[in-house]
Amino acid sequence: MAKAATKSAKKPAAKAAAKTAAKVNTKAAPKATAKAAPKATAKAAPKATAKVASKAKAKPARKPGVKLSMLRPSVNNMTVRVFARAAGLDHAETDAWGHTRSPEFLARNPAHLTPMIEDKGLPRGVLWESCAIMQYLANKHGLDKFYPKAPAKRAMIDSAMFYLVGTLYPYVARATYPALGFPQYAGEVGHSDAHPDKKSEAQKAAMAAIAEPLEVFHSFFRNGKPFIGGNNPSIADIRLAATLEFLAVIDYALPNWAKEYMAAMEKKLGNAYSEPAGDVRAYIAHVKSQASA
Ligand SMILES: N[C@@H](CCC(=O)N[C@@H](CS)C(=O)NCC(=O)O)C(=O)O
Repeated sequence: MAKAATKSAKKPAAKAAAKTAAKVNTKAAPKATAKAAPKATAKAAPKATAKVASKAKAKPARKPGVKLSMLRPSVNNMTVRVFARAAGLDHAETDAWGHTRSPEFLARNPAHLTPMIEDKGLPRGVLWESCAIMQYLANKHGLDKFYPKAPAKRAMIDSAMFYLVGTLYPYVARATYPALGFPQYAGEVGHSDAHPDKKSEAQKAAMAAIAEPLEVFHSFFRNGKPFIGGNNPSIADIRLAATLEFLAVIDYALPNWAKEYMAAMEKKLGNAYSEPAGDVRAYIAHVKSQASA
């Protein structure tokens, strides 16, 4: 299982979500961190302890294989966090909340986006875009179980992920970001000075549009199999299940197959799924409690 270490950022973001995020950073996130950290350490530690018991003090600190900058409430980030754990990759997480637009971060990543990994051998030292990160790490470590090598099978995984990022996710973002307190994309009604009724109309339209691509994942990509990847979750499944987590913030009525699918993903991946999902769920619970207060 994953050997994840987590560093936390302290400064809250200076955007629309700053207030809620800051609260999550101080309330919800530490809870999840507290839960996640001992588990990750507990699994990694015994091996290390057995091997180096007598020389423990002399050994220099282990360098993580991959550094992952992430934001806890984000499902884009949850995707890579789940994958890294499920694949048992040696990685260290840094909470980038409030830092993505700092000069240091922008110098490395002008797109200011997380998840972002730093890994030796990358031409520019860093890589962002959740699907590209999973593809790269799966290629690098030969993780065919998550990302099959056979061109035709791989093409289906790629198609599902591109369809998600290009079609489903924009609807999910328009439907959920207003409730999540996340900034809207430029050019969207939600980003404009339009009357709140217009914004609410646009949000509802996006919500209604989710059903069609969602059904495509079920009928076309899963095609009667438990997962898009067949009997085991692929990187496209991790991307899809994480995305659907956000829909809880608007109490979206998921079809039964989707509920069963998400439960099957969590059962199959265990803590690798539950820990990062816990951060997203804690944020959603926080946002909902604020809305009803
Ligand atoms: N398509 C990208 C989306 C990444 C993205 O939107 N990241 C957001 C968090 S959900 C972010 O890091 N925003 C920080 C910022 O723009 O400063 C992916 O799948 O990784």
